[in-house]
Parts: sequence; structure tokens; C-alpha cells
Amino acid sequence: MKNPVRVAVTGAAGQIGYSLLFRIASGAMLGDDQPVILQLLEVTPALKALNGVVMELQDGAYPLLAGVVTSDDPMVAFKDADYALLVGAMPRKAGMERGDLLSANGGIFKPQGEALSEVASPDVKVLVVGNPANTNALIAQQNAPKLKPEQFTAMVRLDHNRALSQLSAKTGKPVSGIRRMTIWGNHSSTQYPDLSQTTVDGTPALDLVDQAWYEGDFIPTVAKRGAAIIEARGASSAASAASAAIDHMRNWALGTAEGDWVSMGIPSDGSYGVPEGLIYGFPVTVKDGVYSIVQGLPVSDFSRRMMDATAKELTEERDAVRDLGLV
Ligand code: NAX
Repeated sequence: MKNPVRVAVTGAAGQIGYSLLFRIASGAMLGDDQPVILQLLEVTPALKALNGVVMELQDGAYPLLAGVVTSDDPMVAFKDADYALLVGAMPRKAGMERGDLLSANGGIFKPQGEALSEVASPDVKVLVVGNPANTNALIAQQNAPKLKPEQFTAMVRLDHNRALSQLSAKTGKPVSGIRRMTIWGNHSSTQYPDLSQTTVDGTPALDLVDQAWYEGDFIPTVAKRGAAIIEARGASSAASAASAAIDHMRNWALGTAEGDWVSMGIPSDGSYGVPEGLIYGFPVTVKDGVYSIVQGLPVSDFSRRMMDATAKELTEERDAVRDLGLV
């Protein structure tokens, strides 16, 4: 059996946490030969509820769960962490302006970036789930001078998985036969779910669906799925978000399948004309724990417009957090 790795999760008493922790403990994220120590961060008033979650983790008697730490101090929860899933965030409340939202999240992700830099493993892999995920990842990254920028990623995997399932439903083919799906840009309504390179059982997806469905139905359905879940469930996506976080980290740790890629929000290196430094959804492959942007894909005029629109939104978010002194 391997030595245990340390997995930090913030917002651990929240609804995503409730779906996420048990799957990490079961081995779904890092493999069924990898013991884990969970290091759970919550705000002080939520520690009692978190203790209840820990009791349930104990009651799961997971063979791979080698320990659980809880704290309201990031310096404790991030100590020696090999993986950090930053889920806890300040949601947008009625009447809140974007500046207020970014500022409130700066109060969370700036100190968390600093703490990761100080006490986490030098090789820590960080996934930001809490919204606005891309810009929260940027804030944490920019406040972590001892870590490399590429150690910080944001989750667009839920959008990726939603896109797979929408295309599967439309074509009547299982998701297992779909390859090369891409979510470009921001985890927001400006994201670009791109079918131009996607294949279904080896056939180009755009030969199987018409352009009107692609532009008028598929893209908005994927981009607005979060709102549709809230409308139907009375609460935001939780189990599917947790599942996407597992998929993101699993692929980052263990690699992507031959002939396929996944979507990750990662620091732009300028590829595809995306301004350098933005945390932007790209198609990536992963080998030996290192992700690389898939290069050389053709970009149509339509794709260019969509990719630029979501880059523009992320640039505006970055400028706003710069003005707030957060990055
Ligand atoms: P909940 O409100 O159920 O849970 C959030 C938890 O975070 C709470 O228990 C809260 O006490 C805790 N928290 C707040 N500030 C904290 C801090 N400074 N340190 C540690 N913990 C803190 O939200 P939940 O439904 O679990 O969603 C969590 C976040 O994920 C939200 O920001 C949400 O918008 C975001 N999402 C992101 C998605 C993505 O695809 N990137 C999809 C799902 C989800 O909407």
C-alpha cells in the first residue's frame, strides 16, 4: 500500500462537501490503492456541523481513510497538503454588485493562497471550485509566491460533463463514445462549449447535429444549466459538482485517456490568443501529473468570437480584482 497523501477541502460542511468527501475517502479521486488523510477547513460557526460530517466519515469505515483533521485555520488545514480543493466561497447575494462579490471572495482566497504558499506541499495541486472560480483561482495564485502559477486551476469540468451529457442525449449515443469535448474560458454564462473537434463514436459531432441546434440550443443549455438546476431543485448543483471535482483531480493526478482530452481552467500561456495569465478553460492532456494544452486546433471565426468574448469577461474580472489590490 502507498503512503497516505493529504487532501485539503475547504467549505467541507457545505453541500458540495457532503457529496465530495465520501468519494475522496472511497478512492474515487486518487485510486483504490491510495490512502488519504482529509484536512477539512470551515468557518468557525460551521465546525459543529463539520464534526457531524466527520462522524459519518468514520461510520463509512473506509479502508483508504488514514485520518481526518478539521480546523478553522488555513495554516492547519493546508499543512503539507498534496491536493487542495477550495470549495468554500462567498456566493452572490441579492443586490450584490460584482465588485462586492469579488471583494468578499478576495477576503477568502487571498489568505488561503498565502497559507497554501507557506505550509502546503511545494508540489500541491490546487483546484478552485468556489465561484467565481476562475478569478478566485487567480487571487489565490497571485498570493502564493512560493508556488508555481500552474499549480492553481479552476473547475470547468462540470460544464464539460454537462456538454457530454447534452450531446449524448441529442445523438442517442452513450457518453463513453464521445471524445474531444472542450469548454473554453470562464465558468460562467460566457463559457464556450465547443463541438468543432468533438467526435461521437468516431464521427464528427457537427455532422450529426445541425448548426442551429449547436448555437441556439446546446451552447445556452450547457452555459445556463446551473440556473436550471437551481430552478428545479431549489438549490445549486452539488453532487454533480462534487463528481466533476473528482474527475478533474483524478485526471490531473492519474492522467487522461489516450486519444482524448479534458477541460481544465488553467493559467493561459498565450495559446490560442488568450491573454497570458488569465485562468481560462482549455483542452488539456495530462501525463505524469503535468497538464499540457492541446495545440494546433483550427479556430473558426465563430469559435474566435466565442473565445474572445469569454476572455474579455475574465480580463474584466482580473482588472476588477487588480483595482481592489487583490492580485
Ligand atoms: P454551501 O454554501 O453549501 O457550502 C459552502 C461552505 O463553505 C459553507 O459550509 C461555508 O461555511 C463554507 N465557507 C465559507 N467561507 C469559508 C472559508 N473562508 N473557509 C472555509 N469554508 C468556508 O455551497 P456549495 O453548494 O457547497 O457550493 C460551494 C461553492 O461552489 C459555491 O461558491 C458555488 O457557487 C460553487 N460552485 C461551483 C461550480 C463550478 O462548476 N465551478 C458548480 C457548483 C457550485 O455552484
